[in-house]
Amino acid sequence: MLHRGHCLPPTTGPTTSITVLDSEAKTRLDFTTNMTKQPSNKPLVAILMGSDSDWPVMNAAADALAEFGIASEAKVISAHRTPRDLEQYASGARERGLRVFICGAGGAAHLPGVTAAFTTLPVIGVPIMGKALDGMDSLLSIVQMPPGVPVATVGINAARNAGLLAAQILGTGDDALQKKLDQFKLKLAEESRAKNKTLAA
Ligand code: RP5
Repeated sequence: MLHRGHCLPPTTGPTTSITVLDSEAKTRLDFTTNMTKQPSNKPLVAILMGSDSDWPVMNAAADALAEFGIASEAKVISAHRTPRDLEQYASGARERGLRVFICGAGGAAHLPGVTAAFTTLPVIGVPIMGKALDGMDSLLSIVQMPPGVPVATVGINAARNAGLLAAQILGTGDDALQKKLDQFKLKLAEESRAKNKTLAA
């Protein structure tokens, strides 16, 4: 069952498409969420998650990408519930113009690793904190990949960092994007220095 309520940030603006792929139930739902800034082109980043219950966390990856004008597409595809959909999606991603995967999953979190098995595009894994074990199960499932099949794992629930890392990967081949990333770093440093003023007050 879908829980669309928690997948739908309000307001207006550009969109990230969320699709639930379920070949057995022949269910396909597309709906849109609003990002803070306008990504203009075809999606370069695939944001996959094992369930729509992951979206409140994974949403931050889409937001981070949108801040840099990078279009993404977000989909629910499960390594366990819809493995054939995952093979199809991941193996054709490069041809469709995608360049980086961000995959979030909780519990026995095999989505990033199985995605990496089907593509040579870089895969960033986001361990989602589930209802048990404080997310350590997700973290260890994602980070301990076998030699030859890397997944770049960010912190538990650290979807924003996953979005930023994807932007940095794309920035290696895009001067305009690299400039935005440089500006972002400068702003981050300014914000950090400004914290001293708060301490002094
Ligand atoms: C994982 O199981 C998903 O990534 C999610 O984090 C977790 C729970 O899924 P639901 O029961 O909410 O569908 O596969």
